Amino acid sequence: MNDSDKTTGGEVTWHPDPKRPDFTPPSGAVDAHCHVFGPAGEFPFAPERKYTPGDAGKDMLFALRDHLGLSRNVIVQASCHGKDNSAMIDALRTSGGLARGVAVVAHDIADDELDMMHEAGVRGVRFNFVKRLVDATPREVFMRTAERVQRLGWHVVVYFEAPDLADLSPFLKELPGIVVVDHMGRPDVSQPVDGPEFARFVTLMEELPTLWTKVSCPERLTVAGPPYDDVVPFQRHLVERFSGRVLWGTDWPHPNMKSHRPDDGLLVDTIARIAPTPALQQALLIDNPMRLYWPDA
Ligand code: 0GY
Repeated sequence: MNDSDKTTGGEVTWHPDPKRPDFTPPSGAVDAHCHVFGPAGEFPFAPERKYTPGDAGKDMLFALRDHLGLSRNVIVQASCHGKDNSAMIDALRTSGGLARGVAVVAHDIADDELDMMHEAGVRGVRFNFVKRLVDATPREVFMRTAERVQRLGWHVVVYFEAPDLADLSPFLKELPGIVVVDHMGRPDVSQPVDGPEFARFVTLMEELPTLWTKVSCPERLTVAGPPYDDVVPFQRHLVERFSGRVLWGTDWPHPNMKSHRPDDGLLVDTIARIAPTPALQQALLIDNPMRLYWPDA
């Protein structure tokens, strides 16, 4: 694949020609964290966005899915599209049932709009606390949204960075339903895997049986760079300890990556190291995401 010439001028942060993975995902594997960007001519980026990515639309995503040997996608609304979920919903509608979505919505969104999203395949809402990506939303506003989507059986996805966990923990404990933490809560991987910062997150996972996490994003968390040897111990620790509450995703098209353009084939290869047995791979790539996103399949 060579997609670098398809951009409309925004930043291309993904590898244009990812390798074919050496690791063969089990049949039916789900990429549970990825995005679509535009194309901007059809789905303009939000005026309030903090970055402008290159176009990375659904056709590119579905081609990547097939190239990597994956079967399904969970498309997470990214901040560059704000609360306009049209690109994501269009991707869901044309996926032939092979994609589900996580939306970003206003607390006063109409019920029939939520119903329309559900029918298209949305199964969760995302609350973003990362200050470089979004302007802050009051917690009571997020709480109201979380309560409103319970009738649809949706879950909440939260994105924050490790230094914010202590402050956010009471809020996370109050949220109704299943709560999925993006990227392991973004630990500082230069600290030990058994050190106090990561222990705070692991302890919360222990205390809160409704808390799930995505063991994703080594490309963002790494200090050492590919093949992400410094992140794998964190991912593996969570997979082995909480095998029924972990998800994995590519994070394609890797918005805001500065250090390198991640090779998604290499990211697939890390699965064998973070989930070293077929049983753990089955839970991580199929059973867990299917339970959350395709419970009737
Ligand atoms: C990610 C990564 C990021 C961006 C967003 O919503 C977003 O724009 O999630 C990031 O820059 O860390 O995929 O979670």
